[in-house]
Amino acid sequence: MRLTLLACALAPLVATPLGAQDAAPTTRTFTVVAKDGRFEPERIDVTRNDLVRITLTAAEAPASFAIDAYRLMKRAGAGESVTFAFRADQVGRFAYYCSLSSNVQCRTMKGTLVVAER
Ligand SMILES: [Cu+2]
Repeated sequence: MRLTLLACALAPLVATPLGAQDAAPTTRTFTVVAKDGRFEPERIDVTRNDLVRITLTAAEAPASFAIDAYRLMKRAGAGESVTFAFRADQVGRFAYYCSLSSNVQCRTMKGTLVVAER
Protein backbone atom coordinates (compact mmCIF):
# COMPACT_ATOMS: atom_id res chain seq x y z
CA MET A 1 0.00 0.00 0.00
CA ARG A 2 2.74 2.38 0.95
CA LEU A 3 4.65 1.77 -2.27
CA THR A 4 1.59 2.45 -4.36
CA LEU A 5 1.09 5.82 -2.72
CA LEU A 6 4.73 6.72 -3.22
CA ALA A 7 4.58 5.79 -6.89
CA CYS A 8 1.57 8.04 -7.37
CA ALA A 9 3.32 10.93 -5.66
CA LEU A 10 6.36 10.61 -7.91
CA ALA A 11 4.50 10.20 -11.17
CA PRO A 12 4.12 13.94 -11.90
CA LEU A 13 7.88 14.44 -11.43
CA VAL A 14 8.79 11.63 -13.79
CA ALA A 15 6.38 12.95 -16.40
CA THR A 16 8.08 16.37 -16.51
CA PRO A 17 9.79 16.67 -19.89
CA LEU A 18 13.50 17.33 -19.95
CA GLY A 19 14.37 20.94 -20.60
CA ALA A 20 11.19 22.24 -19.03
CA GLN A 21 11.50 25.51 -17.14
CA ASP A 22 11.13 23.83 -13.77
CA ALA A 23 13.66 21.09 -14.45
CA ALA A 24 16.36 20.85 -11.81
CA PRO A 25 19.33 22.97 -12.89
CA THR A 26 22.70 21.48 -13.61
CA THR A 27 25.19 22.61 -11.00
CA ARG A 28 28.59 23.59 -12.33
CA THR A 29 31.34 24.04 -9.77
CA PHE A 30 34.47 26.13 -10.30
CA THR A 31 37.39 27.21 -8.17
CA VAL A 32 38.77 30.63 -9.08
CA VAL A 33 42.10 31.68 -7.60
CA ALA A 34 43.06 35.35 -7.48
CA LYS A 35 46.82 35.65 -7.46
CA ASP A 36 49.55 37.85 -8.93
CA GLY A 37 47.05 40.24 -10.49
CA ARG A 38 45.09 37.61 -12.38
CA PHE A 39 42.31 35.13 -12.05
CA GLU A 40 42.89 31.46 -12.68
CA PRO A 41 40.99 30.42 -14.75
CA GLU A 42 40.40 33.48 -16.93
CA ARG A 43 37.44 31.91 -18.69
CA ILE A 44 34.41 30.03 -17.38
CA ASP A 45 32.06 28.22 -19.77
CA VAL A 46 28.53 27.28 -18.75
CA THR A 47 25.13 26.73 -20.34
CA ARG A 48 22.09 28.90 -19.79
CA ASN A 49 20.25 28.17 -16.56
CA ASP A 50 23.14 26.27 -15.03
CA LEU A 51 23.55 26.87 -11.34
CA VAL A 52 27.11 28.22 -11.25
CA ARG A 53 28.86 27.58 -7.99
CA ILE A 54 32.16 29.38 -7.53
CA THR A 55 34.70 29.26 -4.76
CA LEU A 56 36.88 32.35 -4.94
CA THR A 57 40.22 32.04 -3.21
CA ALA A 58 42.25 35.19 -2.63
CA ALA A 59 45.73 33.73 -2.46
CA GLU A 60 47.63 36.71 -1.12
CA ALA A 61 45.73 40.02 -1.22
CA PRO A 62 42.00 40.63 -0.75
CA ALA A 63 40.09 40.06 -3.98
CA SER A 64 36.58 40.20 -5.32
CA PHE A 65 34.69 38.55 -8.14
CA ALA A 66 32.25 40.91 -9.83
CA ILE A 67 29.95 40.56 -12.85
CA ASP A 68 27.92 43.70 -13.50
CA ALA A 69 25.18 42.10 -15.62
CA TYR A 70 24.50 39.61 -12.83
CA ARG A 71 24.75 42.24 -10.08
CA LEU A 72 27.32 40.02 -8.49
CA MET A 73 30.15 41.06 -6.22
CA LYS A 74 31.71 38.67 -3.73
CA ARG A 75 34.80 39.44 -1.72
CA ALA A 76 37.40 37.26 -0.05
CA GLY A 77 39.97 38.48 2.42
CA ALA A 78 43.66 37.75 2.03
CA GLY A 79 44.26 34.02 2.26
CA GLU A 80 40.54 33.33 2.46
CA SER A 81 37.88 31.74 0.29
CA VAL A 82 34.24 32.54 -0.29
CA THR A 83 31.71 30.29 -2.03
CA PHE A 84 28.62 31.59 -3.79
CA ALA A 85 26.22 30.51 -6.50
CA PHE A 86 24.07 32.14 -9.14
CA ARG A 87 21.81 31.06 -11.96
CA ALA A 88 23.33 31.76 -15.38
CA ASP A 89 20.06 33.01 -16.83
CA GLN A 90 21.54 35.47 -19.35
CA VAL A 91 23.23 34.23 -22.51
CA GLY A 92 26.38 35.96 -23.69
CA ARG A 93 29.90 36.89 -22.70
CA PHE A 94 30.34 38.72 -19.45
CA ALA A 95 33.47 40.20 -17.98
CA TYR A 96 34.34 39.26 -14.45
CA TYR A 97 36.80 41.41 -12.61
CA CYS A 98 38.11 42.41 -9.23
CA SER A 99 36.17 45.47 -8.11
CA LEU A 100 38.51 46.33 -5.26
CA SER A 101 41.04 49.14 -5.40
CA SER A 102 43.12 48.10 -2.43
CA ASN A 103 46.11 47.39 -4.62
CA VAL A 104 47.25 48.12 -8.16
CA GLN A 105 46.96 44.47 -9.19
CA CYS A 106 43.17 44.65 -8.96
CA ARG A 107 43.02 46.51 -12.27
CA THR A 108 44.44 43.64 -14.27
CA MET A 109 42.26 40.95 -12.73
CA LYS A 110 39.83 40.08 -15.49
CA GLY A 111 38.13 37.07 -16.98
CA THR A 112 35.19 36.08 -19.14
CA LEU A 113 32.08 34.15 -18.26
CA VAL A 114 30.62 32.55 -21.39
CA VAL A 115 26.99 31.47 -21.10
CA ALA A 116 25.91 29.40 -24.11
CA GLU A 117 22.32 28.84 -25.19
CA ARG A 118 20.98 25.49 -24.07
CU1 LIG B 1 41.81 42.87 -6.38
